[in-house]
Amino acid sequence: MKKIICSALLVSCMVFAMTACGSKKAAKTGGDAKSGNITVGFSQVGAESDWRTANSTSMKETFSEKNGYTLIFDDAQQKQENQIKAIRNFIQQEVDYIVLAPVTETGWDTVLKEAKDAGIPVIIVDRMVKVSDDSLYTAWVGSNFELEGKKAAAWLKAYLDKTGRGDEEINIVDIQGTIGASAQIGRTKGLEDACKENKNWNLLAKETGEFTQSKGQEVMESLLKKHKDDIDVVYCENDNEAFGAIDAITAAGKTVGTGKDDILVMSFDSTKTGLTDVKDGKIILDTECNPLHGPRVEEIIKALENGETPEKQQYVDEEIFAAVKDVESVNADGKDYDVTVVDDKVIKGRAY
Ligand code: GYE
Repeated sequence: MKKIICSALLVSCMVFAMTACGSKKAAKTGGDAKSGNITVGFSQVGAESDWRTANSTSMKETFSEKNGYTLIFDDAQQKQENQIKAIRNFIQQEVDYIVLAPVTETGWDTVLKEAKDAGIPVIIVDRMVKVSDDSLYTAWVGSNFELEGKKAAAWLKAYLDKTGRGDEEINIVDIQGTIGASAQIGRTKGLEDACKENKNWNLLAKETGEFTQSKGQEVMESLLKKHKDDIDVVYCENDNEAFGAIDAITAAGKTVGTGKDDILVMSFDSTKTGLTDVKDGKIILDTECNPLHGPRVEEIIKALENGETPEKQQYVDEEIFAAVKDVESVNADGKDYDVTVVDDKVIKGRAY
């Protein structure tokens, strides 16, 4: 009898141990219990730029069925309300992980609290969120946007000094990104701080181009009308805005480049098309912003799956690309960064 009780106990212990050790997927009612895949709900900002397309591709390639994932991809068309809706859907579907590329920094507390209460880890990618309680998200990976802005401004200063224009009055217009997005906040700040330091730099205007080519063009058209021949530099907060601005400049009968009467076009992202414009001398400086976050987010998920604690915030290393070789390196935040002059090899090596 004793033996029977003992073995019955042993069996139930084993069953208990198996259930306890068994993956949470087996016990899950939602997610992708059938396939055993890890389900990831990704709320993407939209498809406003080449950078964004490359970012979506990176996520889709990484979180593929073949890699053991079921990805639920939601394009929010640049609207926060759509992102909030998507996150609520992901919670309802009991996904294993929520990945959020937030359109703006604020306004996330309530929905992220809902995800936390549901026990779903949230990974923030690309832009940041500003929340009252940091435990509302598990980890963030993206760029240091203010540093990008500082590098760009440091390059402009060095370039103007090098070409004998260091004391000239320099009129700058800023075509900003989506207002309230980390990429806009950081890049605008980098320029504004430099304008405060360099008394001969005049920030004539700052206006949002919403990170799109069409809005970039529209804003540049109106700025050219308003400021006539006064603009020396247009600081575009991404490549697509720069493409639009260049179209507006040429349509107005003006030229871009490094000549005396040319407008200097600066940009961010360093997409393949952006770098091609750098090589052709249309964009003078393109500060890199790396969109290939899929593998980085996967690393975070793998760490969590292994019961490890990933780093809370991870910054990506980024380069600086120029059309001219006048400035070899720039210093920002006490660190030197090399400047790469774009040639065919650089363009060929660019995957997006
Ligand atoms: O620079 C821009 C995109 O948040 C870093 O968003 C991203 C920015 C990127 O639309 O092209």
